[in-house]
This record gives sequence, structure tokens and C-alpha cells, in this order.
Amino acid sequence: MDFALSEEQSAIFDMARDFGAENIAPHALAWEKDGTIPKTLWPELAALGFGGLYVTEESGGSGLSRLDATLVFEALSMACPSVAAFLSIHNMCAAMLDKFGSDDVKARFLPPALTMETVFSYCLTEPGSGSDAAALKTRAERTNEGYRLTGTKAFISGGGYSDAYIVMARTGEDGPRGISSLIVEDGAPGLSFGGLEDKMGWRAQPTRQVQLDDCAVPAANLLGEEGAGFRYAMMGLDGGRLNIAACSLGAAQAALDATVAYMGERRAFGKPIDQFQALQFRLADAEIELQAARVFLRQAAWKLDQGAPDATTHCAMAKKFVTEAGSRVADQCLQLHGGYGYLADYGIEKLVRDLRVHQILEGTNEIMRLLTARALLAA
Ligand code: FAD
Ligand code: 2MC
Repeated sequence: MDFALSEEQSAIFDMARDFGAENIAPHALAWEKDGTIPKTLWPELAALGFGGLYVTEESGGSGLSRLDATLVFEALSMACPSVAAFLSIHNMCAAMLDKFGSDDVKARFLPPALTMETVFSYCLTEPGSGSDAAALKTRAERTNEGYRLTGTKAFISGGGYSDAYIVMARTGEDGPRGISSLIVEDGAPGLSFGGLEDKMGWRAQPTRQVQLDDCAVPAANLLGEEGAGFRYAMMGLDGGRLNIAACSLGAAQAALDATVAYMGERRAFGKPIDQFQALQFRLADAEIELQAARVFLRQAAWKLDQGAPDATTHCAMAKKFVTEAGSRVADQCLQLHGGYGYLADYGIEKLVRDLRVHQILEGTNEIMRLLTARALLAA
């Protein structure tokens, strides 16, 4: 058993951290104000191999492991978790294209996904079904040419911004086995978007409803097999949950690093505030939480890489544990900054807002407990 990162893994982490520090962190507050991320960023990230981190090398991807990918998201989140998490969703989609797509789907959609000329979004949630994802109602009716999709997808990260969408829709019976995954390209007839959602965090990324009104999709845009779409969606989320956890970890680490530096400079009662033992203990607790979170996350990623039978449960447990630890640490860091923590210029309040939603999306932390409890009781 070896807990150390290899030289190559350390290099991947450093490359992502340095790219983020140079090209993302200086703009993070402005992009959040603008409510959008410049599309020119994506090809730059893709040039580093980040457009298809765990797309196989045979398909032109970087062929990294899930563990390697968590390093990238942890490192990029030190600059901005909202940008890093958006990249994670695209990567989840790219890997689904690679893993489940026909040769034709791969040939048409993967090359532009890998260069990030085509940015992908993932559409599972609906206004009436979030946690109970298999209850989705969007229908995909078979036609001579392909499918006609009707329904609404809610809370879509990149809705109205992305170039293509992987949409989970019902082609058959009620329940998970009647669901298929289809690729809907921007500009498809019958595709439109709701208004921009006004959110607490993740404000750099546009979130909108994706509306499908008799939206025509060619038969060749079916991903994999009819009826297998729910399984594909869940398999995508196993890795997605690791990435979201990694985003919490990196952002919380950045908050802690900034807080340690700040406390050495800020004085009260005649000494730097890092000299108060009560506050030192809070720093120590934060450090312990993040160290524990990191090991647990990497173990879950390793399990997914190994195809371990309990990988899904470990991805769920890690998502729950790490996102909650990350939010607790970021909140403590805000407190340790005093009033300055509450000001946007210091960047800490943004991290608190950005991380909060990691306990909700890609499966709420209650659903992560549900998955954990199911496995526990079935054992
Ligand atoms: P509900 O399912 O209505 O849950 C309400 C509450 O009940 C929650 O606390 C939940 O945990 C709890 N609950 C529900 N069922 C149970 C149960 N069985 N046991 C215990 N507690 C339960 N979705 C996408 O498909 N694509 C995206 O790109 C995307 N991006 C998002 C971006 C943002 C900013 C947000 C906020 C959401 C995004 N989502 C996206 C949707 C997200 O995945 C859902 O919000 C989430 O899965 C929860 O669904 P819901 O909001 O319908 O809550
Ligand atoms: N890997 C492979 N197959 C899986 C799987 C996984 N991780 N999870 C489920 N399946 C299969 C399962 O084996 C079953 O197959 P079969 O019909 O052959 O027996 C089928 O899928 C149905 O699974 P369940 O019986 O577990 O389905 P159920 O409806 O009871 O529960 C639950 C599913 C609650 C786990 C699922 O609905 C869920 O994860 N809900 C949360 C939704 C969610 O995470 N949304 C995130 C949206 S994306 C987002 O927020 C972004 C920001 C992008």
C-alpha cells in the first residue's frame, strides 16, 4: 500500500494548480459578477488534456485514472470551484460518450469535446424529479428519422451556454429501465432555454432550464442502447461525485492556506491572532478534517479505478464526507477572517457560497446516505 502520489501525479497536480493560479484565480470574482465564463478558457484547458481527462488514449483522451482526475479538480478549485466543477460536468459527459457511444457517436462528438470546441452539459434533473431521478417524465418518441423529445430539464449547469447536452429521456416503460440517453445539439429545432437562475453560489456558471418541445434528434444521436440510459447516467455520476468532492477539498484548502497567512499578519490584543490557542485549535481541526477528507476521497477514486464492487458506495460516502468537511472548513476560515471574511475582495465568502451547493447537486448528501445505508443493510 502506497499513500504517496507518484512523480507524474504530483506534476499533474502542479500543472493544474499553476494554470488555475495564472489564468483563473485573477478573474474569478469578475466572472462571477458577469455570470459567465469566457468560452476562450476551455480550449486552453483542453490543450493541457483536461477536456477528456479519463477518456481513453485510443479515443484521443488523456487516459488518466479517476484518482488522477481528482487531483486536477482539487488543484483547479484552489482558483475557483465554480469553474472547476463546470469542467467536471463536461468531463463526465465526455467519458460517457467514450464509454457508451457507438463508433459513429465517438467519431462525431468526441474530437470537438476533447478540444472543448464543443462544451457538454448533463441533463437528468426535472422540475418534478431531482433525487428520484428515475421518475423523470421527458419523453423521446421514436420517429422515422430518430426521436422527438418533449419535456423540461431543470437546473442545468451550462443551459443555454453549452454546445451540446446529454439528455436522459423516457423511451419506454416507467422506472429506470425505460430511460435512454440522447445527445441534443445546440440549435436543434424545438430546443429552448429558461431564464437565468439567480443563485447563491456557482454564479460564474449559467444555470437554466433546458426545454424540449418536439425537439428533433437524429437516431444516430442515441448514446449506447435504448433503455440503458439511467445506468449510464448513474455510472457517470459515480465519477462526477468524486470530482465534486475534489472541488470542495481544493477550495477549502485554498481558504485554509489564505487563513493561515492572514492570521499571521492580523493583530489583536497586542499579538498576531495566530498566537491565540483557541484559534490555533480551530486551524488544527481544519487541517485534520482536510487531511482525512483527502485520504478518503482518494481511496474512493482508487476503488472506482479498480472496478471494486463497493466503488459506487465509496464514491457516495466520499462525496458526503468531503463536501461537508469542505464547507465546514470554509465557514471556519470566514470566521477567522473576522469582518473581512464577509467582504467579497477577500474571496472567502465566495468559497463558502460556491461550496454550499456541493451538498445538494450530483445527488444530495441525503441520497449519498441512502446509498450508503442500502449497501450496509444489504451486506
Ligand atoms: P428533491 O429531490 O426535491 O429533494 C428535496 C429534499 O428532500 C432534499 O433535502 C433531499 O435530500 C431530500 N430527499 C429526497 N428524497 C429523499 C429520500 N429518499 N430520503 C431522504 N431525503 C430525501 N441537475 C442536472 O441534471 N444537471 C445539472 O447540470 C445540474 N446542475 C445543478 C446546478 C445547481 C446550482 C443546482 C442547485 C442543481 C443542479 N442540478 C443539476 C440539480 C440537482 O442535481 C438537484 O437539485 C438535486 O439532485 C436534488 O434534487 P431536487 O432539487 O429536486 O430536490
Ligand atoms: N452504476 C451502475 N448502475 C447503476 C448505478 C451505478 N452507480 N446506480 C444504479 N444503477 C442501476 C441499478 O443497478 C438498477 O439497474 P437494474 O434496473 O438493472 O436493476 C437501476 O440502475 C436502478 O437503480 P436503483 O434501483 O438503485 O434506482 P432507484 O430509483 O431506487 O435509486 C438513486 C436511484 C436514488 C440512487 C438515483 O435516483 C440517484 O442517484 N438520485 C440522485 C440524482 C442525482 O444524483 N442527480 C444529479 C443530477 S446531475 C447534477 O446535479 C450536476 C450538477 C451535473
